[in-house]
Amino acid sequence: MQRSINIASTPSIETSRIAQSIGTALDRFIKNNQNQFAYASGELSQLLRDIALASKVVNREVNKAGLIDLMGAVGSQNMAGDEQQKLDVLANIRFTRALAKGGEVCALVSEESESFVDLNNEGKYVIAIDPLDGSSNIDVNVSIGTIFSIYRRKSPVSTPIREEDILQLGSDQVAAGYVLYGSSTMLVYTTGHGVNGFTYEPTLGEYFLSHPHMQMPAEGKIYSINEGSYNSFAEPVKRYVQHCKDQNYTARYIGSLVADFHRNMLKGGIYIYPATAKDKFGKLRLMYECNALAYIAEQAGGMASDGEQRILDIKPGSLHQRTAFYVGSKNMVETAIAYIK
Ligand code: FDP
Repeated sequence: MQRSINIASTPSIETSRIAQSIGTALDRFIKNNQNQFAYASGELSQLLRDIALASKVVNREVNKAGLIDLMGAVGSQNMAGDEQQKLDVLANIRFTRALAKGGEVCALVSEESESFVDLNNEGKYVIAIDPLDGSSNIDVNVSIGTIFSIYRRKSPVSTPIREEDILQLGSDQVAAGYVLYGSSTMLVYTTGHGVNGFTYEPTLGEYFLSHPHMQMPAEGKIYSINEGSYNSFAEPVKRYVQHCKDQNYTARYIGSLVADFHRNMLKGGIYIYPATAKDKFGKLRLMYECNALAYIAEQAGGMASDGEQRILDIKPGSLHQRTAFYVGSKNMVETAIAYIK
């Protein structure tokens, strides 16, 4: 006869790893928090689920990149003028397909496409996405990421998409997030009610809430900037970098925006990509790189600026507009701006 086990009365099992609670799954979390959205009809929730699903597929591909022919360049350049990597293209296909199928997004702006993609549906949302950020790190097994910004379309559904739907202020974002394909895979997002981070559990194929209510420390000791370009920084930027050295800050620069941002978010720090001689307006893209991270930074108590104004207040003039980017711990960004202004 089979005997039943009462877990509550067996402390050794109760406290063992197998009996530990696995936490809140992303799906449940989205559902539980749906009433926080201004227009709680379920579409934004579904859209976040679509992104999560596509990220799992990309995560699978990223993890086997060395095993099958997924590394290296395709032989073409994207809109940013960077050489397209096979995984860049694949990630773009995965996200575009998931969002097109979902039907909640009517238009998509991507690093990989010159103009916006009209998804020909009745979707109420517009998305700007960098499907695979930090692509120069793919071939060397270093962390990479996905960045996304979600907007509500301004023109009525069933009418042609207009410029005002696409070129929206960062402060108009209704949600934003990133996926970090790192030592573990994480999805971090905000819908304007704080920032929450979810870690992917590969054997269960689910994201679980691992970092609730993320807060960026107001002060930090890490500065992240490509100092190889030091000679082409403006004098005030050089002076701020010198200030970081004088303060004995630690320099950490992975060269994957998402990974550098995420580390600074957890530990406290500042990420800077200033204007350089090569990139006179900075290198990073306002619409699908900086806006999302600026929104997340602010929601976590941090700050993001182009050196002169709040990133979220910049009116984009074009899809692939670049900007200088200072993001991270509030006090550090304020100090950097004081040097630069
Ligand atoms: P990448 O060119 O590898 O795609 O957004 C582009 C980006 O990476 C960021 O992820 C990264 O922080 C930055 O560029 C690195 O640029 P540098 O090599 O000029 O430092």
